[in-house]
Amino acid sequence: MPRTFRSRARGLTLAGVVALSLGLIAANPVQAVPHHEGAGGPSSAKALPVVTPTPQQMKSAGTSLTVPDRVRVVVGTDVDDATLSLIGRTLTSAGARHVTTVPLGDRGTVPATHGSGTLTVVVGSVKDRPVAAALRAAGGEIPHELVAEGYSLATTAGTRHSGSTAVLAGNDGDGVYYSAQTLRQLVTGKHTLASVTVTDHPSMPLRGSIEGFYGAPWSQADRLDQLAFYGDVKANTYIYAPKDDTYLRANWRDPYPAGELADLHALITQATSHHVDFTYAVSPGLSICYSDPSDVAALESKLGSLYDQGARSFYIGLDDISYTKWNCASDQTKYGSPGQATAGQAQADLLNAVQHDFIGSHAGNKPLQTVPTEYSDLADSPYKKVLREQLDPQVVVQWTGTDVVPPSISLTDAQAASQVWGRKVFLWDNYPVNDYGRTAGRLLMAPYDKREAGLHTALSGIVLNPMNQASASKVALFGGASFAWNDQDYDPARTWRAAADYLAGGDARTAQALLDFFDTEHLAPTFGTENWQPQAPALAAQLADFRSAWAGDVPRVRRAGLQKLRAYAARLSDAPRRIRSGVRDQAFLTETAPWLNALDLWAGALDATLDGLEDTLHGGTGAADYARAADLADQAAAITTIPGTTRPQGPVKVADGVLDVFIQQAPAATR
Ligand code: GDL
Repeated sequence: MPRTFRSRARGLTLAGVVALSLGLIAANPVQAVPHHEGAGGPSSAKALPVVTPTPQQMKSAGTSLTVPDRVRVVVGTDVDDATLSLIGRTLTSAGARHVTTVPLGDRGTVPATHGSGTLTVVVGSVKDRPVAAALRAAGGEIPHELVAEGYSLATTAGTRHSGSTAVLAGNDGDGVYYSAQTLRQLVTGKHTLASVTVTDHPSMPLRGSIEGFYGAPWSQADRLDQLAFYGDVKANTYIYAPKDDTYLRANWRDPYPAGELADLHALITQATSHHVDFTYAVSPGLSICYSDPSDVAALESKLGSLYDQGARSFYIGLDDISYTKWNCASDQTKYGSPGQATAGQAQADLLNAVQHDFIGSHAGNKPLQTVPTEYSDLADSPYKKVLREQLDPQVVVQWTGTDVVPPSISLTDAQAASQVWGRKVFLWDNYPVNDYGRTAGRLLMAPYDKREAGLHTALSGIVLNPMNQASASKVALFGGASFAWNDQDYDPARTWRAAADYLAGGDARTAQALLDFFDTEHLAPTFGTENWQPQAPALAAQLADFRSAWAGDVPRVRRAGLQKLRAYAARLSDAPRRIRSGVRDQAFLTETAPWLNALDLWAGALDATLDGLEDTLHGGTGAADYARAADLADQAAAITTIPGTTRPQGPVKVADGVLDVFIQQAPAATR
C-alpha cells in the first residue's frame, strides 16, 4: 500500500522502496564493522559492542541476532529517507540481501512477525503506540521524559518458533535517525547483530563544529563530507564562519553571487538530511555602524538571503574586532566614547534587533547565536555587564574557556562563565585548530581530553574549531561530539580508538597504524608557552624504557631493550604504508601526505639509529648507521606543509622533541 506508506515515511519514494527491497543500497556500503570492547579481541554473544557516542544506558540483551537473507522493516512515523536508507545499508552490510519495507498496518499495528529464522526491524516514533508496544515487548523501556533527539532501542533474538526483532523508537525524528546510527554500530560480523537494550539522549543540545579558523577555508567537498560525518557521530551543529570568506566578514554587506549561494544551498540540504543545523554566521564588526539603520537592514538582508536557501539557524560573530574605536561618527553621537560599556550597549542593541526583527519574524528559526568580543576569560567587565543585563535571554553566547586556547576546561570555569553571561554558555573549543603560530607544521591528533565530566550542567553545547585539514580534524571532532553527547561516560582513549576504527573502516591493523601516527602528532600547544597535550607520549615511553635498559651497561639487557624498541620502530615504519592502503577517506590521505612522508623518513632514521646501536654491541662504532640516520632526519626536516592549505606554513613536525632528540643523542650515548 504505497499511499499509506508514503504518508508514514515522510517523502520516501517508491523507487526508494524498490531499491531497498532489491538490496541496491549495498552499492553504497555503510561503515558497519566489528566493534567490540578491547578492539580486536574475540567476540562473544554478550560482549557489549563499542557504540560511540557512549549511550546513556546500554545493556546486553543476551544472544546475538542473526541477520538472515531477507529482512522486513516495519515503518512508523518520523522516519525519513536518510534513516530508512541507513537502516537498509546497515542490514545489507550485515549480510541481508533483500530488505523490504512495510508500513505499520492499516490500524496502526505491527504486522505479525514471521517464524523462526526471520528478522523484523520496527522503526518509528515512540509516540506510535504499536512501536512503543513492540519496544516494551522486546524488553525496552519508554523513557519517563522524552528528551529531544533521544531514542530507545531493543532487540530480541528469535527462538525455534519465533523470529528476531529489533525495535528502534525515537523521541522525535532526530532520535529515530540516531537510533539507526546506533544500529549501524551493532553489526558485529557477517549476519550478526549484537543484542542490546539502549535508552539514550544527548546531554548537551548543541554538538558539532564551527568552521571559524583563519587561512584556507574548507572546500565544498570537505564540507559535504563533514556534514555526513556529523550525522554518524550524532553531532547536530555546523556553524559556517570561515574567517577568510570575504562575504561573511571583510565584505559582509555584499550579497553572495549566484554560484556561492548555490553552494551554500547544497550545504544546507546536506546538513538537513544528516540531521545537522547549518548555522550561518556573519561577522560585521570590522566595519559596521551600529547606529545606522541601513547597516542593520543590510545585515538582516544578508541573513535573509540564507534563510531563503533553507537556513534556519543564524549567528553574529563579534570576535577579533576592536572595541576601542567606532566605525562611524554617529556611533559616537549615539553611544558616547568608544569603550567596554558603550561597545556592549551597541552590540546588545544590534543582537536584540536581529533576534527580534529577523529571527522572531521568520518561521522556524532557532535562537540567535553569537560570539562576543570578550570571549576568552571569566573576569566581569563593563562590557559583559551590559550584555548580561540587556541581551535577550534567548540569544546563545559562546565562550572559549579561560583563554583562547585553554589548557583544560573545568566545571567550575564553565559555571563561572554562565554566571558572568547570565545563561548557560556555548563552548567554542579552540581544538584542534592549527591557525596560530605555535601550531606551525602541526596536525593536532591527540584524543579530545581535559574537559571535565559534568560540563553539561553549565554548557548548552560544544563546537570545536577544527584545522584547515577537514578530514584530519575528524579525530578531534569525533571526541568532541561524543563528549557533548555524554560527558559523564566519556573516555578519551576509547573514543580515540573508535575514531581510528572509523577512519580505518573497521580494519584493526589500519586503526593501530593510525593510532601510532596520531601519537607522533599528539602535541597541542596553548597560546602561551605551555603545551596542554604532550608530544608522542607512547613513543616517548618506549624510548624511556630503552634508555633505562641501555643505561645499565649489561649487554643482555641492552639487547633486550634494543629488540623491544625495534618492534615499535617496525610499527612506526609500517604505519604510513598501512594508512595509505587502508584508509578510504582520500581527503585524509591528501591532507596528511606531508606528515606521512616525513614519518617514513623519521622511522627510517630511527631504524638506522638502532642499527648503529646494535653495531656498538658488536664492537663497532655505529658511525655509518648514525650518518645514514642524520641524512634521513635532514630529509624529513625539509618536508613542508602544502602551500596554500594551511596557516601558518612551515616544515612539518613529527614527534618533535622526542624522536629527533633520541636520534641526535644516540651517537654520544654510545661513544
Ligand atoms: C581566535 C579566533 C579564531 C581562531 C582562534 C585560534 C575565537 C572566538 N576567535 O581567537 O577564529 O581560529 O583564535 O587562532 O576563538
